[in-house]
Amino acid sequence: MTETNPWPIAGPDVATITADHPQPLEALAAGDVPALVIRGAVSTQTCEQLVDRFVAEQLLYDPRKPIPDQFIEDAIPEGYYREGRNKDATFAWKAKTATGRRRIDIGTSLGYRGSDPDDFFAHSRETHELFAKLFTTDDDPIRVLYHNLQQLAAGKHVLTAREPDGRLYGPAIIRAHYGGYTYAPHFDSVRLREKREDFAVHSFEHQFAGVLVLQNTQLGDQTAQCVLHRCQWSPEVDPHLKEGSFHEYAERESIGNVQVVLQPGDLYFFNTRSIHEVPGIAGELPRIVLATFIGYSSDRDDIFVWS
Ligand SMILES: O=C(O)CCC(=O)C(=O)O
Ligand SMILES: [Fe+2]
Repeated sequence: MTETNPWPIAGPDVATITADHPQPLEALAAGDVPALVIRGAVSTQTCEQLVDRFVAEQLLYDPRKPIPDQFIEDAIPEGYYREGRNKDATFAWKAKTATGRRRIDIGTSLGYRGSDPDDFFAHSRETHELFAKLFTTDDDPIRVLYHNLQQLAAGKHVLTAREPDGRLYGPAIIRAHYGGYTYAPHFDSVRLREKREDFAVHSFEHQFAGVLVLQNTQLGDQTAQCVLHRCQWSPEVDPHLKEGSFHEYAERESIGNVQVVLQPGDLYFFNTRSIHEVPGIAGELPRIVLATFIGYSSDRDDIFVWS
């Protein structure tokens, strides 16, 4: 007898996902599915062209060449985030200088800049201008992500997050992870983790991530892939995340997980309250993704996307 998977990933395209789950985002919110995966949302050729452009525009560096100092200074440490208006990092797994594991962002991160709202919205404005120049209508991966999300939205409306006075959040962010940069088991929530009460995105009941892989890192036959644990964040789980003992806890509690294996061009959506991780692989090239967060409430017609 074959065992049926108790927590199957939905995919590989919008038509199949919506046939299996008429309200796919409700299924994510409820934790019924670990992820919605859309294969080949962008062609591998476009992915390569985009990565080449980021390097040519000096927005990312090519690790096979000498690294300009600016990138070393601008790198974001592993595990970095800030709470509320706190200017200091609340939690970072590794000090900035300790490893060659670097993350370089192109775009505006609420997690990184949100403790100074004026700076955050000014930076977001610059990001909108940069992206308008960086992408053409035909190769804009942000349009692809929003378009797919809209098709999964069962009649709700997908739009870039905004404050009531019209100030826009960053629409998405490009993140390059060098040297085996690792996301240890964690969750993301502007409500439950970062406590950003003074931002409009705080009012959504659920938070998802939408991530499009543009380039993976490879070492031998290994690539870096996200693991989603069948466990939603709770105060009980929290000490295990902070102490780095989540894997032992999951083993003890028989918490299952799935690895979401993606190729460049694949897009996935998941509920960021599920504990998740991306173990780093120190391949020659960085893993590069286009990443978003998504605010969703069952009783609201609008779906906010930000970075
Ligand atoms: O890079 C990924 O696939 C996911 C990273 C992550 O944990 C997040 O965006 O919240
Ligand atoms: Fe995350």
